[in-house]
Amino acid sequence: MKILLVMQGMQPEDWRRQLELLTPTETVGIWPGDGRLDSVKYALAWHPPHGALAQLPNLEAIFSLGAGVDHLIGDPALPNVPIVRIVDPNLTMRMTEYVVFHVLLHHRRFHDYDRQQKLKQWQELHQPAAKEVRVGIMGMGVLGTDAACKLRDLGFQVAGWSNSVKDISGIESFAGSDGLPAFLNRTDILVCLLPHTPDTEGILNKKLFNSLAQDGQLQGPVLINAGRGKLQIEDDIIAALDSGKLHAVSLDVFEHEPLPASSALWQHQGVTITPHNASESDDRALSKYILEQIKKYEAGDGLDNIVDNARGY
Ligand code: NDP
Ligand code: OXD
Repeated sequence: MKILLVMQGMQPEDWRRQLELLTPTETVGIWPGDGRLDSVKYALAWHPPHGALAQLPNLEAIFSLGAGVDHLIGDPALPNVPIVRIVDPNLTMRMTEYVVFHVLLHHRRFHDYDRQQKLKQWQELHQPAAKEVRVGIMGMGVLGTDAACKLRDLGFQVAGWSNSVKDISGIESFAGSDGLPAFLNRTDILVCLLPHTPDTEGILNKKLFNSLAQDGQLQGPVLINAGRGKLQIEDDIIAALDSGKLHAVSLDVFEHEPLPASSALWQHQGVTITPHNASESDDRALSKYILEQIKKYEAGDGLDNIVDNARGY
């Protein structure tokens, strides 16, 4: 047993079935029940309990079962082996669908028309052309770049903000804390696809909302967050919605998941909620990706998409 599934909040049996279908000669273990921990070379992990991976003395690589790795980096006993994260066209496309859908939802005033329909009201509302709307994407990595390009192709004015400057045709690039004020100042719809790291925690806060453009063609700035819940201060989001600093928000991720029934976000006008499924992991596609990586590694050709533990993503 060289592959072990160490996961919480996902169904390990489904993953085991997929993996064993693809490599019939391998037995895939499930933590903590399956013994022989010293034979494990590869851990496939999602929110493993802290310390679990440290019990694998011959571990050679950890595969995150998602694009984000904050669920691993926070483990103080994390073994010093490469962490590989998911980069998969299926996952990327699903995220792009989510982002484009929510940008259009706000741009085409879906919530206003929905309210009107409930009142049987036939009334056209002003909606600006895409070229008059400025979308800003925080996090121009694999996911942010794909969504940005699709939005650019729809005609939106798109800019991205990241650690390093990007050179992407038709997309304005801002970088680092020096570039943040100008980026926010030109943004009507803010899309957040940042990873959760010590630098990004709580970045979606009152100060940031106050810096968004107030002269746009929409009824006010819009926030779409599908990065991580720990990036946002939910009390600040509610206060910004109440004061008009934000007009509407679409949230796929939350400070605490599942979002507690007591959260004011559930019933707040202007809030659209999805249960952290902007880009669901597809166990068939991802199992194939991981097994290909293992094969490549065992052939001496290294691993792709290795996380930089110091940066945290
Ligand atoms: P990448 O690692 O490819 O991209 C991360 C981007 O964030 C990079 O552009 C990076 O800048 C930028 N960045 C990181 N830290 C900072 C910072 N402090 N300041 C400015 N920019 C920063 O990740 P992915 O695009 O693959 O995924 C992004 C995140 O999306 C994941 O970490 C995860 O949290 C979330 N996610 C959510 C899902 C959902 O269903 N809701 C599904 C999948 C992922 P640079 O390019 O310069 O390094
Ligand atoms: C991921 C996620 O990181 O689904 O892939 O959140």
